[in-house]
Amino acid sequence: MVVNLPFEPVVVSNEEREKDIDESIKLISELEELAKVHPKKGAVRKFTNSIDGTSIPVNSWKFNEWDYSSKKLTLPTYARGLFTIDNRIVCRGYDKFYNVNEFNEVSEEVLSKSTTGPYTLTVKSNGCIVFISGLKDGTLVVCSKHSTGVRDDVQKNHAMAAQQALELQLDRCHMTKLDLAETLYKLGLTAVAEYCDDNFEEHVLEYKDDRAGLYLHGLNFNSPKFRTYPMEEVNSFGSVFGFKRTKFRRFDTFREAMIFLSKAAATGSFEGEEVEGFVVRCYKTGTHNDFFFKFKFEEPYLLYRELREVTKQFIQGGPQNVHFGKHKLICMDYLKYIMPFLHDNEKLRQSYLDNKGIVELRKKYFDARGQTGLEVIDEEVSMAKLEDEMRLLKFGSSQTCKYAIVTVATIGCGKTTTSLALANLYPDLVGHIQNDNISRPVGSKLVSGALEILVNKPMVILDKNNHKYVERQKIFDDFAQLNEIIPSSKLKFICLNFLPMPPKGDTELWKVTRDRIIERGDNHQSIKAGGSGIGKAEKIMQGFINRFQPVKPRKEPDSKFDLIINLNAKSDNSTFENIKTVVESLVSFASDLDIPRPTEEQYQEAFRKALDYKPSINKIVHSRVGPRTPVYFGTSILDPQSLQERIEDLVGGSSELYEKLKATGRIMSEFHVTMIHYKSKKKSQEIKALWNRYVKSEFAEDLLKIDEQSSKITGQRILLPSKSKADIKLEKFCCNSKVACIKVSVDRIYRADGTDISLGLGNKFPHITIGTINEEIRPAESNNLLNEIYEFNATDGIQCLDFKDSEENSLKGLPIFAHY
Ligand code: IDP
Repeated sequence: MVVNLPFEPVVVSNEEREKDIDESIKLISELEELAKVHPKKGAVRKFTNSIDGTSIPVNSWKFNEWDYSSKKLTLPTYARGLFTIDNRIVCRGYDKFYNVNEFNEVSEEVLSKSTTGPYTLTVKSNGCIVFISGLKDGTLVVCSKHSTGVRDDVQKNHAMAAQQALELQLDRCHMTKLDLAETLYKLGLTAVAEYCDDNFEEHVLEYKDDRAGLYLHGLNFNSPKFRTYPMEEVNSFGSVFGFKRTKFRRFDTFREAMIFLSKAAATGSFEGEEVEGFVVRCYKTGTHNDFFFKFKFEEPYLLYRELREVTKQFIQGGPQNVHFGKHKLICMDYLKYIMPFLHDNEKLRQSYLDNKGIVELRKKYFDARGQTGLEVIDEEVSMAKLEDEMRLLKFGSSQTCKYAIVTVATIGCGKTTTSLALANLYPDLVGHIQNDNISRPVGSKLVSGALEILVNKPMVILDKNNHKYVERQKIFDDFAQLNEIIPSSKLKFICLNFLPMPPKGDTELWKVTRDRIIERGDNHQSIKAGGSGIGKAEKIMQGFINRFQPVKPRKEPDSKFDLIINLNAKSDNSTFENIKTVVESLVSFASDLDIPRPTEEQYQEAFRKALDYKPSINKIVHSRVGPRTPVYFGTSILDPQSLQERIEDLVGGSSELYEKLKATGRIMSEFHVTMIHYKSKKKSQEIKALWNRYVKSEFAEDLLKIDEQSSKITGQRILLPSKSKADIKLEKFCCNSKVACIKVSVDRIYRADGTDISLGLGNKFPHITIGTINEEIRPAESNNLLNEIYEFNATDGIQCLDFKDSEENSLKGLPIFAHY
């Protein structure tokens, strides 16, 4: 039964109706043609599913997000959300619209001329969009942006969740699905609503209890051309079927509308409620064509997103894992407040990571401060003192720099004594790795060992003569090669230059160092001036002096040092003074570490202890019991070239970021999928158990074998000796302005004999990182991007392209490795 409506519906003339039918037929056949071509520019993706409770197939048509704004293309339709059955449009979304100033065509200046009023400003609700319409037989159709009906390939079914909410709502106002379906069918309309319910999915604003539900914001004609009802009618239609109202304001001129919007942006609210922004409905100048644009408020939503991210980082990796952004001080203040709530509450932590309770925790904080988000932003500068407090708690300490301190000297200059004294003075800050303690062949072990130390301490001294350019060069090269963790801008190199003047022929220096070596006797790992006599030691010492190449700050490799500290090794107790010189330089250079100045007594104590040091000969750098655990397990994409071809076939020049990565050589040189990372243990008990299964059972023997082969390898991947394999499928190319990655599915993990290994993945969105825009952005950013896409349906500034489900995109038999 068609329900009586409290307004006079627009009467569509027969002529118009026929025109719509003709145009629909034309549009759908164009879409069918486009769907056949390779998914490149301007291509459309057709997705077919059945309407819930029926076997009626419905097609959804989806263009690449960025094609809507391409100047080079004209798409057959700009409808975002379009569903058809045979030759008929059953659901039609709005024509794609943009944020003010997103690009030139929607700049304020252009819009002021290209649009005419009245301007209807509707509150932008913050949930997921839903299209509702009816079929001739009275079937109700409920679609999300691009999907309808039951599906087994999605984690969350927005259409089905919205349908349930709609059914409850209709019940409450004594209407039936049939009433709504028949009314919409008769009028040839799609009802466009926003489904907002924190119990289903949290977005930025809070929607719970009374506020949760379907907010009706549009009634669109099911015609190829975009035509939509005025807001008054939308709201009266909504009230008949129990929808929530969409608040609106109307202005005659563009200027008035913009003044209102700017004022609203200053409070981030409308009629006392926080809103994300407004959708402005108006007309194209010189026509009666409906035209939309939006005005989204920046703040406090940027802050809210940052609060969400730092909370997740904190839960997953503790204070050190937190990376602050624009609102560093507020985030610190907020974390300080919420830490006690998270502490000891595994359930809260877990549900937060599942995107539940985000708004509530944030509200708790703002309520405690008695301020709104915008008010707190206004006061942010006054929180400056928090920085010191949080630094003591090691907050965001991974953001401070790491310092590799490289000695340049000959034998007896006091390198080890100076290093030991510094490590004595600052046990938490300074680590020390001695070349003489590393078993041969030394290779890159000095640097890999130093990197291991830098995981826990901000400074490490690489104690070696480094008397030639090639040796210094090798240190820089090894760091470049092996460092995967520290952003290069955060890794600083400091040179302890014990010999600012060439040592050859310097009798004073010779006397001091020779005397020290005689005095040291056999107390050295390799140079024994005791038993084997001074003669041999002298020869070795002379060799170093003869080969010595002084530090040249303006020339490579020495020009790579960020700081060169000149020392003096030419007097009996020079080392004591050198230690003080080094400390003074470090205090001012490494100001991010807040290095305290020792007292005279502390200096003396540290020096005395260093002089007393006796090496334990052939000690290895790190001795441990049992096999070491890897940093993560992954599977290697064996043919990076062919993966790049797959990407290029799909993307075909349409991705600005991908082109940039190519031009700047920032495509990863190898590709892999991380299966589980040790850090994800913190996410939940299940993942912790899974990690233990990777480490302790299935692959335990492999790890033992790897360890026996190479007990000191770090920063490297080693294939599991049992030759286990994985099959993966490329699903979606995703990128924003920072990172490009491919979402994959890992379909099978199996042994060399083909039997299945039943291990899950520790990563919610398994992926291959393709590249990041610069070194500051770590590959782990892919996780954040995929989380935004899959958990929050984010689309702004994001490009997503689906790989075809084909043999070519299934990669089989990929080897599994452990990364140390
Ligand atoms: P190197 O690492 O540059 O070869 P070290 O092992 O530090 O030099 O020093 C060589 C020997 O000289 C050690 O036995 C050390 O105790 C001693 N020594 C280093 N600096 C001083 C100093 O300033 N006064 C007295 N003895 C020193």
